[in-house]
Amino acid sequence: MRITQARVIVTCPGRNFVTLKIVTDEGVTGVGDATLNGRELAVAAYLTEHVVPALIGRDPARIEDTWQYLYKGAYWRRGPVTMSAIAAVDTALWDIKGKVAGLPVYQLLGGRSREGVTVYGHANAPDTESVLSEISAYVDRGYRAVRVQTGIPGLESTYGVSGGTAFYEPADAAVPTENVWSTAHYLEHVPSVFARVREEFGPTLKLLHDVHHRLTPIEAARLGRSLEPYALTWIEDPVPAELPEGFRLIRQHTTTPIAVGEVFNTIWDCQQLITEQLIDYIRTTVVHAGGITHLRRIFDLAALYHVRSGSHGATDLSPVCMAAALHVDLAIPNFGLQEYMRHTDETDGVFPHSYHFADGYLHPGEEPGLGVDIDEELAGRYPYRPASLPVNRLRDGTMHSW
Ligand code: EZ4
Ligand code: CO
Repeated sequence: MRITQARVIVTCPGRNFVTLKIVTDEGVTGVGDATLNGRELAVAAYLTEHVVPALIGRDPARIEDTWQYLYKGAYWRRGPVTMSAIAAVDTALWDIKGKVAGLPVYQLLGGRSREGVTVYGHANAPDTESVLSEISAYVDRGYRAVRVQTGIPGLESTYGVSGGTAFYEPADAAVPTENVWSTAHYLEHVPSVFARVREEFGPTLKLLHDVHHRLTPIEAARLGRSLEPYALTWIEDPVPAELPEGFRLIRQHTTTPIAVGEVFNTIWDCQQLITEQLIDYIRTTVVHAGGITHLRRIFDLAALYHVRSGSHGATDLSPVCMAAALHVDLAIPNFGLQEYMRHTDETDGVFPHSYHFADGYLHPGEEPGLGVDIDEELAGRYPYRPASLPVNRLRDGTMHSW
């Protein structure tokens, strides 16, 4: 079997997605997600100009060799653009391998290690009382884990909250929206939210919170300590993670578990955090960390150090990425949780898929391959629209992490 064609499809069914579709001489096709929120066309060009020409004529069965060829062959290693492009190729080749074998991809990864993939939903609301009803709605639908984000008194806007709508989409303008941040207001408020949530929902519902890279290590240590009475499953991205040593300081002060890694691209970004046991959950995902092949490598390293998976699953990762993530989640021994923000009906229409939600779990389905495809005709009706993520400033105008 040979690769005869690879198409890069950019579409905007409510938000932008980049998809790679690989075609073979025997008619078997595979899909991979290449979406990098706010930088979509950089990956599309990387694929079209630099990757697709080298794929033509290659044997699609050689997944590991193709990964090494693209990684080592670029000379310029790592980075989100390169690794998202490699991920798209790798994911599409796993899809093809599954279809050729007549097996869902999780079977090729060793078979199921659990009955379903436990997911967490996003409860977002402007204030504490209104977030309680959002959480109730998830509990009623069978969710066992919920991420909780609320507005902060004194701040006009904050990460994760958008006027109570179900689908929070931060990439809201062609030129970045400007937010204002105050660590003092945030640290003062957040513990009171979780006190109220625990009072209402009891001790066993899994609760999570995303700090979104906004604190210093000692501030994150204070937050973690102040949340200990409410036994969170994790605080996510407490500090920007370019400096892994920073997590030692957090660890010295709190038993609140830590999740990190949605912006990581390779195993080398995670290596010190995992091997020094500075984190509890690694949030790398298929599309931004080099595909199924590389993600499996990261999770196998993590398993040695009691670190579990907690893959990123926001709506800017396409249903192709979600399908691929679920096959990995079902197969690995050290699965933790999978983030699940539901896509819009428009998006689901463009990406027909066999994965489905039932009783707090997602199931990848039993179709050969990934069980997801792209409807190219429908995709063509939604042209790309430039959309950037916001920026964040302190009150005095200083740039801060968003
Ligand atoms: O801000 O995916 O945990 N989820 C997140 C997301 C990220 C977006 C960025 O593109 O932090 O909402
Ligand atoms: Co996050």
